[in-house]
Amino acid sequence: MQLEKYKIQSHNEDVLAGHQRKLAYTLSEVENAENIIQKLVDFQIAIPSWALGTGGTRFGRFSGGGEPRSLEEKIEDVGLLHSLNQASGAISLHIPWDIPQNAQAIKVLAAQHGLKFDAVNSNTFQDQANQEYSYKFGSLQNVNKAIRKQAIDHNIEVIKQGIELGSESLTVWLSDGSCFPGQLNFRKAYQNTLESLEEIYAALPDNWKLFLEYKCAEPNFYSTTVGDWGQSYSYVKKLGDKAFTLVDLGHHLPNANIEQIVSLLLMEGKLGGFHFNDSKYGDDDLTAGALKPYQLFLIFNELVEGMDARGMNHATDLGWMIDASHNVKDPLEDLLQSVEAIMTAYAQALSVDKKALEIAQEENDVVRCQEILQDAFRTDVRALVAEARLRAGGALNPIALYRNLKIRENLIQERGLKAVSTGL
Ligand code: PSV
Ligand code: MN
Ligand code: MN
Repeated sequence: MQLEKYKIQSHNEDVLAGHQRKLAYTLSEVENAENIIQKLVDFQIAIPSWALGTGGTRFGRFSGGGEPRSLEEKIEDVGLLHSLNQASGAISLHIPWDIPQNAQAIKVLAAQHGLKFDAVNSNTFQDQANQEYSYKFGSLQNVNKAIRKQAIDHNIEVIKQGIELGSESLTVWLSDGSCFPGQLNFRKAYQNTLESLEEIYAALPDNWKLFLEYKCAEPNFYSTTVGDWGQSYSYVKKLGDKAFTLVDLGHHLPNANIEQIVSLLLMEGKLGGFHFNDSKYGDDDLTAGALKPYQLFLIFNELVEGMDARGMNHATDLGWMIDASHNVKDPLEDLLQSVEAIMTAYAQALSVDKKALEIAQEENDVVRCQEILQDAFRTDVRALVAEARLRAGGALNPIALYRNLKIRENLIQERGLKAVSTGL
């Protein structure tokens, strides 16, 4: 299903007057509004192929209707999102949940929807049907060399598939770790993991990046071999210039200061990218900005500050991806909300009066520092985000249009009520 341009235009005409009223006010309030709008137009956030179907928990899965049944249909869904918001111009694949049988045809289809392939993800946290060895006791860390080799080979295969699709990065997330004290020799597990990662790194093309994601717990609940930013940093530092740490917002111990982690990794030149989501308890994978929009803003504040200090291009120099899973919402609506929240936080961070903040920091004027940040956070920049969408050819109100056009109902008609997509 493809969304015709005239439908977006007619929706925009219907709601234009209201938008222009809000925009005029915001333009009068925000000093560098034009610059912010342009940066928003340039900014794209990759959609994970595994978030397009209704997610489940280990207690059950309540599938929604019209879910994509194939990689082609996943690409179509991301294409729909992108035509609505013009900010979701890339898809991140998870292999073998996604199996690109005919890479050339898949590439052509994606291009027809204006999509690129973002990081490809390997999967050594589940056993696949025709797999020789089990990952029950870990993959790259495993005490058994043959199991490590199987996991290394899988990652190299994922790189090969990614090359065919035009992807330029590999994200490695390991569930490796242990559930009980004494189960694992930490030093040996680290060493095995490092050696395995070195072999994978050696297979990376020159223009590729390797992102090493960390996670404090789950599915192992005593130790995780890449458990926090420090451990990821220690590996990527040893691997080389093409290896970076990936921050998934849901992978920290409670109350971790993620914005400070981001700032430090950026400063060290080792921040690679993001998996955006929100959480209250753990790796909840809820809609970005649904619970802690201030945290999301503070993270973007550090990103903008740190990237500008290093002369980095906001749109291209880090990998921006969503990693979420929706148990109760329509996944497409939820992804539209996530993208909107990320864009809003980015716009707010761009509107911070940086010079004033720097002066206040130099003068230890703590009250002023808070005023400056919260002033930006509490200024309503949604009209700027909508204006960026309008200028890029998207819809002023993507969710309203999605509902008015009955897109989900159409997908159900096309794919059926009981379609089941792959992924967790
Ligand atoms: C693990 O919790 C994770 O965040 C990794 O990024 C995986 O690839 C993804 O979730 C799987 O859903
Ligand atoms: Mn993740
Ligand atoms: Mn996760």
